[in-house]
Amino acid sequence: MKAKIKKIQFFSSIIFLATVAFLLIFILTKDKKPTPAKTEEHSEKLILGFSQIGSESAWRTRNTQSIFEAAAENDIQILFDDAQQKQENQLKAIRSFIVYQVDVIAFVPIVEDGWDNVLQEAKDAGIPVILVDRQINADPSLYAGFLGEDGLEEGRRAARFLVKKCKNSKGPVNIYEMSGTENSSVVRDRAKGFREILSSDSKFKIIHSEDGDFLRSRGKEIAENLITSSHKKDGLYFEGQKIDAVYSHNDSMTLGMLDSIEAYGVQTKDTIIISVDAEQKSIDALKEGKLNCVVECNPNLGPMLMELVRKIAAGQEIPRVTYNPETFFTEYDDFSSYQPRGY
Ligand code: GYE
Repeated sequence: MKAKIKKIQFFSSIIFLATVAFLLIFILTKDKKPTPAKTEEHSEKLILGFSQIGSESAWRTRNTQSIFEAAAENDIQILFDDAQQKQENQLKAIRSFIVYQVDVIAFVPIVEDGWDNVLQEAKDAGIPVILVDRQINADPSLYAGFLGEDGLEEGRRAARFLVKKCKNSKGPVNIYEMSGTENSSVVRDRAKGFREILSSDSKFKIIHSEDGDFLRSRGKEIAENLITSSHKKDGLYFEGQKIDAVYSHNDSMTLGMLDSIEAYGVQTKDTIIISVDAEQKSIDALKEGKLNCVVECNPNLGPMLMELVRKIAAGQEIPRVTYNPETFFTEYDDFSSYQPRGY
């Protein structure tokens, strides 16, 4: 009997010790982020996983440059992916950043929807996410904040210029809109801000809105179709209606449209042309009288992004929304005061 009790005591102390040991390991390793794949020598350096949508415009190219320059200045390592204008490539890139266990993920969402799952995976992996340039429709708890332009205000600025330019006109003012990538937040906002201001005066009529996907080639094609279908040279026409004003969501499409106007020798001195981005070529076209107003969208987001990355990697809160300061340029300006645009 005594032997049996001894045996039971022996085994229960073994089990007890094993449980204690197990609990200790569990407590010591709980919440500890799996050792990142990044090698030892990178452990101090912050690693930012950045998914860019592509290189569709001078604006986009400068945006990417600004981020690389600022990362170098801040000694932050970038894992970069160019998604070639495809959302599925961005989803793949973000998942690879999660596997690599980067410190922070930042991405330019090409469209507004379809991000919840991958952002939930990043959250489950404990990796904070910053939206850059464009916004999304998703549960706000899935990302830390947004850094970029105020597209609504850009649209309002374009409209305020048109209202000023047409103050003596009884109307109607027929407007042709060239919009950018469908279902992107920037197009939604630029269109909404523009209409918001014009809605106060019924003389302004948006007779058509055409998706040019922010591409110069599309801007060229759209203008070519208008010109070849109207067979007229004294201006641009849409289905027989003379276009009084063009509202283009980015300079690339605008410059493409100017390519066709010049190629076909169409007279557009009475056509009001308003563009967004303010790359150097469009500012030059404004100075040459080919455009009337250029609303700036500032691509230089690098320095502000690295500041947010540092803050969030240190566990600090970042603002939900950080707008990049912007301005606009018009035919009424003193052009001699202009500084080079750098893109
Ligand atoms: O206006 C355009 C680019 O998202 C603000 O995307 C950006 C826009 C910019 O293709 O040139």
